[in-house]
Amino acid sequence: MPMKVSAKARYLALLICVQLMVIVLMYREGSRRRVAYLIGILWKGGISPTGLHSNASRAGDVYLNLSLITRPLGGENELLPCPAASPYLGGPIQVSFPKELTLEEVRRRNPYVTSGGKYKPPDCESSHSTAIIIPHRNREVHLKHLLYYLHPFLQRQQLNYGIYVIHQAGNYTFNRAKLLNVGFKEAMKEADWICLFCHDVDLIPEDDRNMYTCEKNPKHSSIAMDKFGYKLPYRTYFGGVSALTADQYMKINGFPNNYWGWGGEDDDIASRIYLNGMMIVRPDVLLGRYKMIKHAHDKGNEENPKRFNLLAKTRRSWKDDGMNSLQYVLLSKQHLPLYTNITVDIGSERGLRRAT
Ligand code: UD2
Ligand code: MN
Repeated sequence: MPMKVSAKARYLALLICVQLMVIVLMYREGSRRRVAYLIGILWKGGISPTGLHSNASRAGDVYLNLSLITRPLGGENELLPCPAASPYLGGPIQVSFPKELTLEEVRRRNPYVTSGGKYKPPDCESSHSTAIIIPHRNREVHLKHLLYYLHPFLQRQQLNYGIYVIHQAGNYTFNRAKLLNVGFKEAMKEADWICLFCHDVDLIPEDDRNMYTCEKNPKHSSIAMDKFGYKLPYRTYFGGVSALTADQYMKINGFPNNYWGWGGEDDDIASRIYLNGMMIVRPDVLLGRYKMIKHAHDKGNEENPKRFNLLAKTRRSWKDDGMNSLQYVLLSKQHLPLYTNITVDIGSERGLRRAT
């Protein structure tokens, strides 16, 4: 019996040695990420594929630097331009979703945010202005958490900004892209926003160096989400959080209005970008990190079975379907303390008068 055990032990030791040698070889061959991932699995979450655990442990409170931002004594008249890089950035952000959080608390912690969820740095003149457009229905809890993180995140970046929530009225099938078109149009009526960020309500940025400013090409920001193991799921992926200048938005005729239900609209937008001679740019994968608040598929946003047929036609349809064909009925516009709420009847597939 003792002989048998030691033979087993020797066999096991040999097996471990071989595995270690393979790991060392792979490491030397340059497959470091894969090896780190392997070790991570062996150690049950010890090391992440991106090696970012060190960052995560440095993650700080998103409100940490806000108390440093104050209005200078001389008033607003003599503000100097903001520096190229904001001194308030802190890098990785700690994200959690406490049930007891209230909008009142968010409001209290953001004293410089003005009516409609607008903000300008009190201590310098920002050359950036960004409108955040959030398509929404029945996700009030997600919205509360997003506002809690987004306001201080944007203030740390020293941006002029405004937050717009585009609320689809009625129970008819959800239409994310059409709501974003409404958001673009209504936001541009209020100010000449330089940059428009189309933002899912359930995505929380995890690093404030992921700048909410626009580039020479449309930008996809949510490239590393926890939901996809902090990796880009596919090359032309454009869902979640993306940014376009007003010119870029109009060049592609905005977004499609005819994707009702879940899926496909983000790929249509990506096609529009390439069809118009532009490309998708992205932040560094270490910075474009997001947590998605866990959720099930919403009632009224079922998978769109027509999406593949629609996608096959984008090349022909983009010119006629978009900002130039957008129709909706604005039901209300409220300048709430933390955001501008736009409630809109976007109708149904059959037209404007059927949204019930
Ligand atoms: C993915 C994309 C999203 C979009 C969608 C397909 C990511 C992170 N996001 O999201 O950008 O392309 O697929 O349409 O990959 N919403 C409501 N109420 C509803 C339904 C949707 O407010 O009843 C809004 C909300 O802002 C939400 C967004 O629409 O975040 C996208 O819907 P989702 O979160 O259900 O879909 P998801 O996570 O698969
Ligand atoms: Mn989601």
